[in-house]
Formats: sequence, structure tokens, C-alpha cells
Amino acid sequence: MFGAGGGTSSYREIEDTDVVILWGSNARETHPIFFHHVLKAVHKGAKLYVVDPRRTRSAQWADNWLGLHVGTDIPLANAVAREIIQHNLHNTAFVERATTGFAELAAAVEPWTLERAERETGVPASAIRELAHAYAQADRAQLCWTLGITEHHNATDNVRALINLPLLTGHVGRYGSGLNPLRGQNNVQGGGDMGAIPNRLPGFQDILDPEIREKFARTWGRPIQPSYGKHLTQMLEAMDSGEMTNAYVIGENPVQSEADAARTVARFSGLDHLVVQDMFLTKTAELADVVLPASASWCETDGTVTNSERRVQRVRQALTPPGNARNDIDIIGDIARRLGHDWGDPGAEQIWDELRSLSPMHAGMSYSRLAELGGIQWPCYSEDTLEPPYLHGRLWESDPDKRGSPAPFAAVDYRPPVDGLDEDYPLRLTTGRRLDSYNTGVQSGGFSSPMRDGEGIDLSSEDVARLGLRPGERVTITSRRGSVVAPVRIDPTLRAGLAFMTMHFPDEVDTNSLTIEATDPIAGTAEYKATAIRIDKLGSDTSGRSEALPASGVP
Ligand SMILES: Nc1nc2c(c(=O)[nH]1)N[C@H]1C(S)=C(S)[C@@H](COP(=O)(O)OP(=O)(O)OC[C@H]3O[C@@H](n4cnc5c(=O)[nH]c(N)nc54)[C@H](O)[C@@H]3O)O[C@H]1N2
Ligand SMILES: Nc1nc2c(c(=O)[nH]1)N[C@H]1C(S)=C(S)[C@@H](COP(=O)(O)OP(=O)(O)OC[C@H]3O[C@@H](n4cnc5c(=O)[nH]c(N)nc54)[C@H](O)[C@@H]3O)O[C@H]1N2
Ligand SMILES: [Mo]
Repeated sequence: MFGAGGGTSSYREIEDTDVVILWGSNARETHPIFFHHVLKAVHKGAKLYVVDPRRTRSAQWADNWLGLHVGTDIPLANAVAREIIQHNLHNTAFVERATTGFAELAAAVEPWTLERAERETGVPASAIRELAHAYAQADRAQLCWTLGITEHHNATDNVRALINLPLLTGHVGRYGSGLNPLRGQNNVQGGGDMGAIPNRLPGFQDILDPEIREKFARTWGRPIQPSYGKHLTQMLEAMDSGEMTNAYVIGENPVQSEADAARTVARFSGLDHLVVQDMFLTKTAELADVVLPASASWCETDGTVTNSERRVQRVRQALTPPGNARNDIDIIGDIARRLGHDWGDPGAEQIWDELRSLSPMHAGMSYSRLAELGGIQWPCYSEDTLEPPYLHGRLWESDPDKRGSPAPFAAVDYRPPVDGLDEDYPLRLTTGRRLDSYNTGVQSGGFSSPMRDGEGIDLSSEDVARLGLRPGERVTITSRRGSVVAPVRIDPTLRAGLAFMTMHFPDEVDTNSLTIEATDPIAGTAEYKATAIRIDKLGSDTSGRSEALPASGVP
């Protein structure tokens, strides 16, 4: 909607804002460093709102928690937009100048009265009204979201429904006001910026632009294909159709992280040739023809990472890699050599300087400047300039030429989760994370933690009583795709009808054998956040656990 794939604001600005909304984000557990900046704002008097089906650790710090039903974010966002418009709280000057499609938006959200939204989302009308008024009337406001919004079959529509709110109120393109989709890893932003996405060359430059292709072709000495590649979901589909018969997986464990695990295993097992390059012998690596076990970890290599505020930072080798471990650059260089392309033996800085020569938004970021300034946010066009810490200030320019293209409102329809609830599958399972574990557990599962007790199925006390279960009792959890066995835990942050599991212990409990591969048509992300399940008694309790953990297992 803005023509750039990155969060608009800096972390420092979060501390100076008046309203923070965490929408489908449990930053207290998943982005603890960012959350410290949020807490600084809260301690200075900012209001915090958390929109999440669970009353998460983050929600426990909030002025108000909006506990919506899973997958009802569009009704909620539409009702907030309607309330803002109805009370004339929108910034008409900004809307007129910097946006398009206001009339269509106003018409589309008109049916979403507070009462109708309450019925659909389960959030009291008064809470929706309060959030709408606080957000619209704040001088500065930050809207942050993550997987509660994006891991749905209509993820892109969810995001567009949220972006309507800053466009209505002008909470974008100014110091302290912005939109922050928090990134999952220390370098998700950097991965995309460096071209590890199928439609962009490094520097977020469109591969379909002939001038850009020509620029890269000159430097690389090879023609660049004039077409988009496949994203992950499209690759999996191409495995089904037989179009894709080989895969080279670097630093990912799809066999345990992709939705509908049985299907993923079948796909990777059916390949003619699979190469996995990882620090550990993962479940995916076990299926490989060739394992390149030699990768060195983050603190064993030199380079840069780019975080959610678009800040490029240096990482420096602090440890010598163990044994024969080598870093990913060396391995990829060797593979290229075997394929007949000798790239020499470039170090991290040399590779970075080539990137700077090709990517205007990184041009001014020399290694020495990155060190001197403690990292630099993109864009940074030359070595003697710095841009403001936030993006899209252009939208406020009065001169239409400087303002550039307006940002479009999106009138989006509500479509509930694909995996519907019925008599056979009456409970809603949502999946996510905890502070003390990491993703598929490859990097965190092998270490003990006083906070962690493996995987369980978290339920409300109402459901535990209704189903006649005891905490610690092992039960079978079944979805339309598979079933797993896990111990029951009572989680006071859950309401009746809602269950929660993590993805952190797939060797014991393979949560993704339950989840559905209903994917967003644009982003390709699966609906990890909405699975229909039922729970059956096993008959005997074999877990040996008798006590419920505290909420989320985090003290
Ligand atoms: N400790 C720790 N930190 C991590 C990770 C980790 O594994 N462990 N992983 C990293 C990665 S890769 C990522 S992408 C980020 C993810 O960070 P988050 O997105 O914060 O993590 P999740 O727990 O997956 O999901 C966030 C919240 O979405 C809520 N949710 C579920 N369904 C809905 C819905 O329909 N609507 C709304 N509004 N909310 C919903 C869940 O209850 C959950 O609290 O965390 C990163 N940080
Ligand atoms: N049910 C459910 N499933 C989910 C999600 C959910 O919320 N619920 N979230 C999804 C999300 S947001 C994500 S990001 C994915 C994560 O899915 P994955 O990325 O598949 O999971 P990770 O466990 O993070 O695996 C990362 C791998 O990279 C390796 N690695 C780490 N550093 C290096 C390195 O420097 N070089 C190399 N070569 N390898 C390295 C690690 O050893 C590990 O095997 O899971 C998705 N799956
Ligand atoms: Mo992620």
C-alpha cells in the first residue's frame, strides 16, 4: 500500500508515542527487546491496547485487552474505522491529500456497527469504541502487528484492514506515529532486502524492471531472468505437480514448520534430490540426499543483519566455529565453483560493498559508518546523509510532485477461518510461541530451562471441567488432518472454546500435523492460527504430571 516492504518507525519513536496497539502480537514473549521500548512509553503514560484472543503476557501490561474470537480481525478493524468516521475523528486534510478510495471504504465499513462487531468478534462495543477514540485522538500512535494477523488464509486482507486506520487518522509518516509489522528473526527484514524473495533483486528492486535487470547483469556478468520466481508455498505446490523435483534448503526446517506436516513429509520425500545446509541434523535433513553440516552460527561469522526498524547492524565473529564448521558464504561460494563460476574468496565486507553499489537504499552504509553510528536505518542514499528515522514523510508534503503516489484505502470483506467448527471439531486451536523456546526447537529444544515443560494442550478451566479432564492427563487432539497426544494444562488466559499449543517440541508433539494448509493467495502464508480440533480421553494418564503449569509456563 505504500510501495515499500518495511516497518515505518524506529524503536526510539515507540518510547515517545501516546498510544500503542499490539494487534495479534505477543511482543512481551516474542519481541522482548521491542517490548522494553513499549514499556518505556507505558511508564511515561502512553496507553497500550492489546488485541488477541488470549489474555497474553503482553495483554497483562495493557490498559485494555480486546479478546476477540480467532479470525475476526476484519470485523473489528472495520468497526474501528466506522467509529472513527462516524465521529468525524478522521484527519480529513490527510485523507484528501494522501489517500484514495475513502468513499468506498466508508461505504464498506458502514454495516460494521459496534453492536454487530461485538456479536461477531466477542469484544464488548465499549472496548471497541474506546480503542477507536483513543487511537484517533492521540497526537502520536503506533500500530504494531504480527502473526495473529498474518497467519490466516486472508492475511493480506487482514493487514490492509489494519492499514486503513493510520491512513484515516494520519498516524503515519510523522515522528512517533507509524505502522510496525515486527519481524520474526533478527534478519527477516534483511533477507528480503538482500533479494531472498522471489520478485525482488537486492535493495527491494523489482525484477520485472528492465533497467534494474540490466544494472545487475552488468555487475554479475549474467543475464537476469525477466520473471518472478516461486515463493515457498508455490514451491510446495510445484512439488505436488512434479514441476519441482530438487530442493536446496538453507537454515530452515520445513518438515516441522510447515502446516499439515504429513503432506510436507510426503513432498520432501518424493523429491529426486534434496540438499540441506544446517547447523543441526534436523528432521528435514534426515530426508536429504546430501547434508552440508558445516554451517557456522550467527556469532561465528561476519556480516550484517537488518531488524524491524530497518536498521542495518554489523555482526562480528566472536567465536571460532567448532570442528570443520564453515560459514554459509564459503559453502555457497564452493557450490558456485563446482557449478563453473569462480567468485574468488570474498569476505563479508566485499560482498556488502557490491550490494551498496547496486542498491541505492544501502549506498551510504559503509562498514566504518555502520560501526560509527551503531547501525543505520534504510534508506541511506549517500555516505554524507541520513534520512529521518520514519518512512513516508512524503505523504505530508503539500507539493503533489514531492508527495508522490497516494496510499489506497482497502475495502475488505470478512471471511471466517477455513477450518470451520462443527460437532466433530468443536474447539478452536490457535498456535504460537513462548518466551523460553524458539520455533521448531532445533536451536532451543536441546537445552533445559526452568520455565519449560515440553508441549501440552492449553485449555480454559471451563473446557477442562466440561470435558471431564484432569490437568496433566494425556489426551488425543484430533483435527481434520491428523492427531497427536499431549498432556492437558489449564491456562487462565484462555476463554472457553479456545485452545493453545506451541510449535516448539515437534519431536514429542508434532503440532503441525494438526494445522491446515489454507494459504493466503498473495503472501502464501498458511492459516496456522485457526485449526478446528476435538479432544478425546486416552483412558489412562501416562504423563506422570499432575500439576497445571502457570499461564503460558512463564513466571
Ligand atoms: N521466544 C520466542 N520469540 C520469538 C520466536 C520464538 O519461537 N520464541 N519466534 C520468532 C518468529 S519467527 C516470529 S514470526 C515472531 C512471532 O511473534 P508473535 O506473532 O507475537 O507470536 P505468536 O505467539 O505466534 O502469535 C502472536 C499472537 O497471535 C494471537 N492470535 C492468534 N489468532 C489470532 C487472531 O485471529 N487475531 C489476533 N488478533 N490474534 C491472534 C495468539 O494468541 C498469539 O498471542 O516471534 C519471534 N520471536
Ligand atoms: N504451528 C505453527 N507453525 C509455524 C508457526 C506458528 O506460529 N505455528 N510459525 C511459522 C513461522 S512465523 C516461522 S518463521 C517458521 C519457522 O520455521 P523454520 O525456519 O523452519 O524453523 P526454525 O526452527 O527456526 O529453523 C531454522 C533452522 O535454521 C538453522 N540455522 C540457524 N542459524 C543458521 C545459520 O547461520 N546457517 C544455516 N545454514 N542454518 C542455520 C537452525 O539450526 C534451524 O534448523 O515456522 C512457521 N510454522
Ligand atoms: Mo516467523
